[in-house]
Amino acid sequence: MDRYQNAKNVYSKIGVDTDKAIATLLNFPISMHCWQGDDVQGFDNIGPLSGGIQATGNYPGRARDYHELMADIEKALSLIPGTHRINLHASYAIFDGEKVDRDKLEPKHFAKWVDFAKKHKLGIDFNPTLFSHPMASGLTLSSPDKSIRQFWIDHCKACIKISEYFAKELGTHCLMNIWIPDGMKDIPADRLAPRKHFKESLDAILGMDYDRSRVFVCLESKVFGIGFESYTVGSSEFCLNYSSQKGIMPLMDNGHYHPTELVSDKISSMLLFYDKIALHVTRPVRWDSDHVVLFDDETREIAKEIVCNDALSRVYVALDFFDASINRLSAWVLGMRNMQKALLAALLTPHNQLKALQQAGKLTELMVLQEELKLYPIGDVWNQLCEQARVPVQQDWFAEIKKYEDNVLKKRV
Ligand code: RNT
Ligand code: ZN
Repeated sequence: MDRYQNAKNVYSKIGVDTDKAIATLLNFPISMHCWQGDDVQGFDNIGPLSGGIQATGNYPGRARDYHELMADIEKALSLIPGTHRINLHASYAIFDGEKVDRDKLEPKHFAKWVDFAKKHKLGIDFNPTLFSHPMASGLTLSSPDKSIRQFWIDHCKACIKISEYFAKELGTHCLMNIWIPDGMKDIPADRLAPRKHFKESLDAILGMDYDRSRVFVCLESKVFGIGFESYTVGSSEFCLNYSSQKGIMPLMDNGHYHPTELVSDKISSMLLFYDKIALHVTRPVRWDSDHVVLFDDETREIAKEIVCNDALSRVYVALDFFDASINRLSAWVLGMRNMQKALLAALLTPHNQLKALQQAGKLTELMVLQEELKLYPIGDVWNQLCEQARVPVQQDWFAEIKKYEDNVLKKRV
């Protein structure tokens, strides 16, 4: 019997429909971050990467312009099953001729991205870029300097307009995530004032008229950054309270919490209080290191929480990592496929049965089944899904990347 048929029978014995799991997963878009392709450098070349984040490594082949970045994204997506979205930062504006500063960005500076998205049937998500810029050498939206705050308020408003343009052109929502690096290396004398400024700045941004049915503004919290170890203005409490009070979406990045705190444990609470939530899935190794997403316990647990709470339509998943020490396309393909494998594992789990065991207090039986399920033939279902989506199975995709590395990436010197 063929391996998929066998796996299908094995799963059907525990009440799981593998065909349905495949179809569900192939319809679930993940937002792939453009910034893995060029180590978060962007095209505006205003300054080196700042904001307390770091891409380490110097693997050859970094995309240096939009032609290269688009070609790399296109290649990576061709090896990932399903149809997805791309996640852009404002620093990836494309200027034909006249260059403008970030507070003056317009939809036209992203027209080429829209053409690219249309060609590949992708949605676009967006992020104002409040780092790697002379005006971001200190605090940004929380700055004591009114003119600096105003510059970044204008930038975020411009980004909302651009997000509206994406949504309109592409016929799908645009999730626009605000993250500020603002914080302090050492112990603040005043924790309140910057947070008050941040709050007022956000109020000013959200005071503009925009189509809330298409543009989903999110706020991403953080616990610390490199050089901002003692204080982060946009802490978890700040961002959650703000989002809840103003009716915007909270965004949780699983690299942005204390090391023993898990985003997987937060999702159910968030779902009780928000209609929609957003995630940046990443892999923090000892700090917010943004390693490539693996098919590991926490990624699987995050996926489980989305699926078992029936929240695939309420949780917006994006990836956020930047590894410059390995082939950058491989990083994308692995991260995306791993997130999908984690979701597939969750879709192949008999959640109702497990929940019933918990309810009935049958905790021994619960542990037995949870552990036995780990060696069920998920790989055979994954291969079937890849075949159905016409992408290479198992590690076969890497041959394509290797060819691309030899023919394209190695020539980028
Ligand atoms: C930084 C945040 C943020 C960035 C991207 C580039 O710690 O995670 O999401 O990684 O916007
Ligand atoms: Zn993030």
